[in-house]
Amino acid sequence: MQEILRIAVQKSGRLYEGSMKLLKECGIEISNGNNQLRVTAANFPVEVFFLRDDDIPEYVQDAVADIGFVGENVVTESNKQTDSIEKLGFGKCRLSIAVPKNGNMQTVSDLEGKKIATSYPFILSNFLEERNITASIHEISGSVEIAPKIGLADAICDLVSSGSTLFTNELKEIETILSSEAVLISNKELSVNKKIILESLLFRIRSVKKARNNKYVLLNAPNDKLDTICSLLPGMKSPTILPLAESGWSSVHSVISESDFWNVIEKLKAAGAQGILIIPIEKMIV
Ligand code: PRT
Ligand code: ZN
Repeated sequence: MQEILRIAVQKSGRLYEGSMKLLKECGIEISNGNNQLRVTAANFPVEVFFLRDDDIPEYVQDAVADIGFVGENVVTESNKQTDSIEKLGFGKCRLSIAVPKNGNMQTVSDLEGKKIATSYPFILSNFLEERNITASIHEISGSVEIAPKIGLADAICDLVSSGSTLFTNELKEIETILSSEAVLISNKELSVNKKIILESLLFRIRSVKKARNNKYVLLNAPNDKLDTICSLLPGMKSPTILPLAESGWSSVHSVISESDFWNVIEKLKAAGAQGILIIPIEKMIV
C-alpha cells in the first residue's frame, strides 16, 4: 500500500480558510462537506486531520500527524520538537505587549513588578527573562484585552493584527515580541516515502506562493522605447518581445513582483508604454 502524508489543519478559525485555499491551489482536492475530522484527498497521497490549532504541534511531534499548518505563535508557545519547514504567507499577526493608553507605562522596563495577562506564558516569561524584568504573569485563555479594564492585570501580551481590538479597549502597543504567520511544521523523523510526498507538496506550495507574489504584465511600446522599457522589466529570464501588426510597435510580456508593482507601472507609463495589462498568475514554476 502506498504511504500517505497526514496533514493537520485547524478545524475552524482564522487559519482554516487559508489552509484549505492553499491545498486547493496546490491541486489537492479535499471535500470537508460533512464536517468530518479526517478526509483523504482524491488525487494526491495526503490525508487531512482537522484539529484545534493548539493541539497541532504536539500531534506532529508525536507523529499522530506528519505535518501541520499552524501559526508560528502556537509553535513557539507549545515548545514541542518539530521542524518549521516553510512559511505559508497567511495568518499574519504579531504578539505584542500593550498597556492602557492613558496610563503611565511607556516602555517595557515600566513592567517591572506589574501583572501581565496573556495566553502566551512561555513566550512572555522568556521575553521578560531576556530583558531582566520581574513581573507576574496571569494566564488567561480568552478576552485578554479586557484584563486591564476589569483590574485583572496592568498590561497584556496578546496577538494583534489590525490593532482595532487594542484601540477599542483603550490600549497601546509598546513592544512586539514575535512576528507570526502560518507555517508548515513537520515531524522530525518522516519515512523516506513521506519525505518524497512532502517534497512534492512543498514544490507545489512554493509555486503557488511565487505566483501570488508576482503578476504577468503585457504592454505595447514604440520600438524606439523598447530598451528603456525592458530595463524596467526583469522578467523570469528577460521580457518577451513580439512585433505588433502596426509597424514600429511591439508587445512586451514580462513578470513583475507584487511589491514593485505600482512603482514599476508608473515608470513604464512615463517611458512610453501603452495598453498595460496586469494579469494574475496561477502557478509559477522556475
Ligand atoms: O479553536 P482553536 O483553538 O483552533 O482556535 P483559536 O481560537 O485558538 O485560534 P484563532 O482561530 O482565533 O487563531 C488561529 C491563529 O490565527 C492564531 O494562532 C494566529 O496564528 C493567527 N491570527 C492571525 C490571529 C490573529 N491574526 C488575530 N488577530 N489570532 C488571533 N487574533 C485575535 C487576537 O487574539 C485578538 O483578540 O484577534 C484580536 C486582534 O485582532 P485585531 O485585528 O483587532 O488586531
Ligand atoms: Zn487555539
